[in-house]
Amino acid sequence: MAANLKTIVSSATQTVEISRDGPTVIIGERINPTGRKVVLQALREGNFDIVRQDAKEQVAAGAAILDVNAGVPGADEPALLQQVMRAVMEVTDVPLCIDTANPKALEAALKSYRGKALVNSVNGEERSLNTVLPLVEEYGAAVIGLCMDDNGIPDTPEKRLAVADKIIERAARLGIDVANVIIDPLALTMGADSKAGWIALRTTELIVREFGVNISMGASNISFGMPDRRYINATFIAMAIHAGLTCPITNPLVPEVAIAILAADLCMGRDDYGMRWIQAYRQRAKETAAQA
Ligand code: THG
Repeated sequence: MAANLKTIVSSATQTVEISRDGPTVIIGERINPTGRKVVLQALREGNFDIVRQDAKEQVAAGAAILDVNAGVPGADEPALLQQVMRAVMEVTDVPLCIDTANPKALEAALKSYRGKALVNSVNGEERSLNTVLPLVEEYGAAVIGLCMDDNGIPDTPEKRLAVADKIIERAARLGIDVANVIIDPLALTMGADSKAGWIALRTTELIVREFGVNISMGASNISFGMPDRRYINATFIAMAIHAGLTCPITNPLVPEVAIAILAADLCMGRDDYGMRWIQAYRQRAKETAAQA
């Protein structure tokens, strides 16, 4: 059983600590044009109002970090990503999770970022390890490592554990502290494979036991194509927190999900005297009263 590790990320003014001893850290997923046509269209038009609004709303709903993705097909991603990051930083001070598959966009983003960013992501492919990890080291960032490699996404928890091992080992070789490596076991959609949820949960358990690292996941992926997604997402996220998930990439504006996270933290003994649960309850009661 490995000791639980602590990952620090920061902005110029705020520090966020991710660990299994503290509350679950929500990474807000919504600033992402993939699968969100309104964001895609707005970014194409150079309109960042929706980005600013998504940033404010997600932080108000409990996001401690914001994922920022500017993957617009055909766009100049290094420039666009920086514009999106600037728009976000105009309205909030939370640390950012830089979500890009483009090494040039990543480097430009890291160069201009003030604080310790979270890089989303590296994976076990040689090309990814060789381009992303040196940037993570150079800029002193933390990184999310996806459990996939040159052979694709493994179909068993044991094989995903082996990819996590490889990413951690390669990071360590470059002098990156294992505490700065967060592993993503990969939540695939259960609409395509009904075992996808179980595989992600079991992989989480194995990786936590072996390495004690923090765990992230695009937790809403799990329910793509299913009706009533919010119930699936809420249940899955609570189960994943028990398994060891510490920093889900999800949408805190979905009340079922935000409430499930608070309840899971309470059940895990990470909410002293239930203060956060009670405070959130009072906030909801106030909002309901205001609407009446
Ligand atoms: N792992 C890591 N990073 C990731 C993912 C992951 N980044 C991207 C993605 N997966 C996580 N982000 C999202 C963003 C949005 C949605 C799901 C995951 C989503 N969007 C709604 C939909 O498609 O139906 C649209 C919501 C709307 O339009 O309001 O579900 O796995 N490391």
